[in-house]
Amino acid sequence: NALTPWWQNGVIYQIYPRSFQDSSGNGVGDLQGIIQRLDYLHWLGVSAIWLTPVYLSPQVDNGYDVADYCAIDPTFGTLEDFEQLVAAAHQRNIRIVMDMVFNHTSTEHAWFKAAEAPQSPYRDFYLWRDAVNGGPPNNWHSKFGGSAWQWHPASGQYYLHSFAPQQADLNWENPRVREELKKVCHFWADKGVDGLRLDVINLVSKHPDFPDDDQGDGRRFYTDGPNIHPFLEEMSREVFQPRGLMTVGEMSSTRLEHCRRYARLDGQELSMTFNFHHLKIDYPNGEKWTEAPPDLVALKRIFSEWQRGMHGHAWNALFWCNHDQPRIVSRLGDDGPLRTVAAKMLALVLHGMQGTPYIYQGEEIGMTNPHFSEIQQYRDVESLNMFAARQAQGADEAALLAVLRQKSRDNGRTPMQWSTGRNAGFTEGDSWIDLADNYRQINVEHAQADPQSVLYTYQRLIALRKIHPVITSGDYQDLAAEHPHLWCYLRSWQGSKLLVIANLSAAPLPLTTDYLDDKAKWRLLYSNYGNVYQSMNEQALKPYEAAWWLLE
Ligand code: TEU
Repeated sequence: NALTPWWQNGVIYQIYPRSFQDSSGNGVGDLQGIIQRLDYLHWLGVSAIWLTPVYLSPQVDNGYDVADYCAIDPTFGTLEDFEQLVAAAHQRNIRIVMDMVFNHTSTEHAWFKAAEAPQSPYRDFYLWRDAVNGGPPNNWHSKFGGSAWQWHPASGQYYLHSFAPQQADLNWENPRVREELKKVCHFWADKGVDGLRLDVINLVSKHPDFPDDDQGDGRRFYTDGPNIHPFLEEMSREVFQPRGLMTVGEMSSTRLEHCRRYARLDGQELSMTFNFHHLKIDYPNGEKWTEAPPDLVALKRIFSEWQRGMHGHAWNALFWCNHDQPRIVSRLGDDGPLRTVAAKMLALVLHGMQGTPYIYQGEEIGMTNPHFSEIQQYRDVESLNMFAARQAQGADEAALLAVLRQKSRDNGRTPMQWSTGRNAGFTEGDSWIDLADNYRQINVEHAQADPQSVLYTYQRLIALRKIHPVITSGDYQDLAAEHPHLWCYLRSWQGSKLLVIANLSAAPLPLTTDYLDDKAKWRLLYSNYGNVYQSMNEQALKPYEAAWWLLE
């Protein structure tokens, strides 16, 4: 109804512009290319598109090192191209969500260039500290490896960088910083932007003493920090609410009780939050760079905790993939002959939950990891840093390439696969990064021509979310929490029920319990084995079989 915000039963499509569609032939995607693909996105039925950064940037971290928040990098086009994109999207009732990278700027940003002079009024836009015992002020690690402090010889101090040295952390305790960032939000709202994705926004409040961390890498002293909620309440009160902006916060290493506040339903902070606990079930002891099979019982437990913990209090963003994550069908499903049913199963289990689902470009056609075979194919600063650091320590190169094949962020950054044409129709030029080796089989052209493709499953689930309120409003109950391969949960709301059942394995799964009490009452809403699906009488689920059953 009119009072329901668009994002409570809409689906948001994430575009990584660099890899979406090139219109200029320079091998990099651009804004005009996105305009060319708006009819496809309208056909798919998404309510909004989230663009990762297209601002002026030296591209050390593919645009998450911003040199001017109010300028479009020439690689992607011009502000006029952007204004054309907003108009063309709005004509198709597609909203635009922009990525705000407010924890840090590029060291090429004018603020940082000014701040390099100790007496500058911009000095305390950043976090400078004297050396301690001739070294960094504390033992915090950068998330991209190495110390989180960079020595600045010209001014004789260190500055903090939670990510690459070219990404200097902003000092949010300085009200002038917050005022400048509010101006950036107003600039884009004036351009017609409908929402903001806030990059690692829960890292902006640091512990004032910057203490050493004798238990970890320092993240506990700047994650969900002391002033984070007042900061976000201030931004919400002064910008997000007055401008009617949807906001989704990327919450790195956060906790449920904080997200219940960040994304609380009264809209006094943000609209919703991303958290990543479900995507660390193949990080043994939290270690990303170790190959490991996913712990599927942990996966279900985490979703259950968050679905139940946020229900009635706050709003989840739901996602499997993004530009920092491997492709989910490779990670939790099957790259081979069962790829299609596995990809559909993963869509069914995620889209049946409460929250706003995000589709990452290519996820809707079941794109896989690219299986790169050599380090020269990689582009991601985090991956290249890891490789160089461990190779220098004598690690076996083949083993490093194997873990990159499974975990690198580049797995999600290969070009969108549009057709069987050259470079999958992504570019007429030479692509900035190799394509996945299977683009002739996996592409939008084939998917649209195949009624059984993953694409039509996504299109249908997007539509069903708008039809059945139990999906948007229902509670969540896991009916098989300890089962290693069965995911079966129940959504209930005002007498309506949605049962989501899925075989998470590549083997048939005997059903020892009949989860549908009285079959006559339930209606099969969707099955990834086509609607030839008889009923739950079957004694076993087929490999990766999943279905939505409705009782209204
Ligand atoms: O991501 C932050 C983040 O949590 C991940 O990058 C994670 O730290 C990384 O994958 C190490 O496991 C956001 C953006 O999504 C990412 O692309 C940027 O690199 C990062 O912030 C810095 O802006």
